Amino acid sequence: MKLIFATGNEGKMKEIRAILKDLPLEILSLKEAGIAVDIDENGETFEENAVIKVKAVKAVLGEEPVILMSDDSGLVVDAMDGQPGVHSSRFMGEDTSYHIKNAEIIRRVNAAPEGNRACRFCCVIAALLPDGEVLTAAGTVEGEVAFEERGEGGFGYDPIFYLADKGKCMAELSAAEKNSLSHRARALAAMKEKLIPVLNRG
Ligand code: ITT
Repeated sequence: MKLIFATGNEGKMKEIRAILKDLPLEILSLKEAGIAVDIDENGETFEENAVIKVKAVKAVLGEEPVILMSDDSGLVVDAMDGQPGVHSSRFMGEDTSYHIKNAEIIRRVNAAPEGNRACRFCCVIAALLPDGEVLTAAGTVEGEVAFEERGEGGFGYDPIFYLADKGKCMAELSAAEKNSLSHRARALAAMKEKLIPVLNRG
């Protein structure tokens, strides 16, 4: 069975492949499947947007019997009233570098009263099965906004996501370490639990 993962984000795709590698599925990115689709992510929650993404791909793909999967995720910062949240990739503009976005988040959190640096990464994975059933699964990881960027790994906001119990930012972890604790890994683990019975029933 083929699984097409509806993302244009290469950083996500790399993590997803590593985490799902033990499933008996041929995993293709949108690009590898030759699908080009412009998706209007106008939902108000991660779950709504994850479902919008799989349904948008289904609309162009038609009846081909594949599993479509998507990830909607983001950084939720308490001192910014939950922003950038579902707007994480659009925050300050899609084409603005993460170096600039990260500096702005640090600046805003530094200015917050009571030194509240709490944040979390959230992820919802949606799967659209060949029979039309939609499954969703969520995962989060708690952290703090760091005082400066650290590390070269991961992508996006990883250099400013500080994990107190590791004493490191997410971008300082190896790929395997990030994939053992990330919001995406947790959501995909929960999704795997839901998918395995589906794959076993053929
Ligand atoms: P697709 O919609 O094509 O999957 P996207 O990057 O636009 O790609 P989202 O709308 O889900 O995806 O936005 C996710 C953003 O949240 C992502 O671009 C990063 O800014 C941030 N993000 C999510 N997971 C992250 C992670 O593991 N590490 C760092 N930043 C992350």
